[in-house]
Amino acid sequence: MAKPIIIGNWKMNGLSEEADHIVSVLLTYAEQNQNFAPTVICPPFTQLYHIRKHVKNTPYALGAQDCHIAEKGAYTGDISAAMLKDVGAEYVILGHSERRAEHKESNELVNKKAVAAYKSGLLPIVCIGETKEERDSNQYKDVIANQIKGSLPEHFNGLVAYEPVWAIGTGVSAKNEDIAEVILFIREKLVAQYGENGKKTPILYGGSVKPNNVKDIFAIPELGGVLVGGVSLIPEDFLQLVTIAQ
Ligand code: G2H
Repeated sequence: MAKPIIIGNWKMNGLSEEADHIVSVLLTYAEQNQNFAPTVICPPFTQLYHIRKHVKNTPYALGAQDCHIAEKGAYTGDISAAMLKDVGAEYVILGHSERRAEHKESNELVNKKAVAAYKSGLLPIVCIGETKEERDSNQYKDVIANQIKGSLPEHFNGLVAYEPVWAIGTGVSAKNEDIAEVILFIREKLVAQYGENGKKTPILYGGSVKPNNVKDIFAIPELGGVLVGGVSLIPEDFLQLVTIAQ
């Protein structure tokens, strides 16, 4: 069985000193350990170029946290997928619930970003997940089905991350049976949408993943890995996840 992938989402954290510290702990681990689980770090845009120089030729891959739909042009303040590729990113997180909520990103926009990412040679990590209200009112499957249908492009070669909004950054992960139910539901939808290819799409879980709950999360059928926020900023804890995934 393939080892689960561990993706660290630093969100809007990581001034130079903190970034250098995290990367130096990760590099020391890589020198002492071989054949570990695929690991991706997604720092803010400002650190990508600098970190790329350090993680080149190491087991760590680099990802970004968003991209624009256009390749270049008059889009002040935006960053294109081609620019991310240019500074060494291989992945890009798209449609994170924080962007859907704060930047009003729609499924349609996330879909266009996924197309742009793929055209530039990046693997999109498309995030989906329901809010607490949607779960409490038992609408979560409809929401997730809509997000899959709307956010994933006609031809999709990337990863899907299930992040229930109510479990993000709260310290309280979703219950394993709830995660398992949704992961299987996502798999069914992917197979319905993409046929054989839908069987291969890695499905990740995100939301308060920690060293003390990750082992049980990895045991969930069809789970391809985890998307980790808070813990990715504590390199010793993050590396525990990597160790457990080995
Ligand atoms: C969910 C997750 C990372 P955290 O946003 O994408 O963050 O692990 O802090 O809940």
